[in-house]
Amino acid sequence: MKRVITYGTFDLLHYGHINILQRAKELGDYLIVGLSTNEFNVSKGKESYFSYTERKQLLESIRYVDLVIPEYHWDQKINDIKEYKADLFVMGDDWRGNFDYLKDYCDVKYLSRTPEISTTKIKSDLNLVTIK
Ligand code: C2G
Repeated sequence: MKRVITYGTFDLLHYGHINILQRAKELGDYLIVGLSTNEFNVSKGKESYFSYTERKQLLESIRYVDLVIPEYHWDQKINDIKEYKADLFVMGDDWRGNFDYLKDYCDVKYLSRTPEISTTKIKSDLNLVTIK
């Protein structure tokens, strides 16, 4: 069984998130998602609209996702890879190069991001819509 691991905030879940989760799962048999906690989001300079519990529920409802674990800080990945016996680490290519140090522990693959969609874009587009 090939085990894949990826990480993210996955706020305001959208098709860009689904695309990378689907493609990550296609590269193995079991997909683990490290989901950023609300507190970790603050250190990432992000404030998610949905809480950790709500984002976890959404992710767990996705057919490609087999396990959701909390992401508390940047440097837990090596321990996670060991603990969950991950064979492959996957991230969107906006992170290309940032996690190459993990190559000592598992394969590392950066997948192209889905263009034109992002949580930030959703938030700004909605701000332009006045609720009548
Ligand atoms: N993503 C994508 N296409 C988009 C938007 C996001 O492929 N249009 C991917 C990102 O590249 C990332 C994943 O979806 O691999 C989750 O994106 P975010 O929730 O924005 O996660 P991020 O803030 O990048 O956190 O330790 C790693 C961090 O937790 C990553």
